[in-house]
Amino acid sequence: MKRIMLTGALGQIGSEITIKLREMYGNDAVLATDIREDLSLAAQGGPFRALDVTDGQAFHEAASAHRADAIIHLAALLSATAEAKPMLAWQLNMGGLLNALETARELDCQIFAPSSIAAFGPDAPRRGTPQDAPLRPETMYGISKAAGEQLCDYYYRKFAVDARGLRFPGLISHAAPPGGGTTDYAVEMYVHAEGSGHYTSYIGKGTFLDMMYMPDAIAAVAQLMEADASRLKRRTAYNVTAMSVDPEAISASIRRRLPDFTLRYEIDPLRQSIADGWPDAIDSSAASEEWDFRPAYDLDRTTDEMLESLARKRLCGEKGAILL
Ligand code: AKB
Repeated sequence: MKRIMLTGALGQIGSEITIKLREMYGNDAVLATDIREDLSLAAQGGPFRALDVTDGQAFHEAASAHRADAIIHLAALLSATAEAKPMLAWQLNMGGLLNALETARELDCQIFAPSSIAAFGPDAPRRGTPQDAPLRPETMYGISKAAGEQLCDYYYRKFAVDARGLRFPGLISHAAPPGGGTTDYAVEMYVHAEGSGHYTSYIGKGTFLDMMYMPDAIAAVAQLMEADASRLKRRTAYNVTAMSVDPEAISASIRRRLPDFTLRYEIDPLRQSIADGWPDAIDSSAASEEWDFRPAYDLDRTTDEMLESLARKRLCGEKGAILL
């Protein structure tokens, strides 16, 4: 990767990875695009362009004008929003990915397309979910991710497009809020713990899901994109995870630092049913073996950094503090 174009650059992953990639490759080398236009950090630190990823011609023009050799395609609807708006989710998640892959084929770019633990369905083994477990998701988001993985494989086989990807777990971060996901409760819990000291979880006690702290997610993307292709037995959809937690586990980790923190439950049936169809804990050994994936943050280290960063931002009134 030398000249990179990102879509969804103002989202939860996009806002942090844009900054990191600009540190690594130079500000001008990283074009941030998003359907929204605002003056957040990702938009300010280097080139920014408004882009609707469902417009194939605009997609191609943006990548071509930037002379991109890599596309990081993050624009998508997440699970809960996708379940509420399934037609829009299919159009955006699949239409956007197809435009990204076509642009990569036409301009000979490498491409990163994220999948998710949502690609698995209830029939996959719940714990230690293998890399090659069956993909029979029951949500529109999961279906778009499972189909997207296959579309990426197709572009590699048919057109030799260097398409790579990860199955992300829930991502925990403090720079930009997640939106419309099922795992968002974890970020919300930290924000509320640090703010009011109370949180009401829409996901129930005992619902275990994989999670990862954002710096590990960003490092994994950069590492996979730079990995020696001859070591990769598969390119897309590597399982990656750093921890498997339920709301009680996060709450216990928070209480080490904020002993008065209280957690109660008010279950959201939609998001609970989505979570119930996902694995509890996936197996990321293929990623470790093929490109040395090693997350650095466990739950307590994540908690420590989240609470410290959120407190600092609140005390300094720093721009970019998450308000949920
Ligand atoms: C979501 O909850 O929808 C996402 C995901 C696990 O892909 N965070």
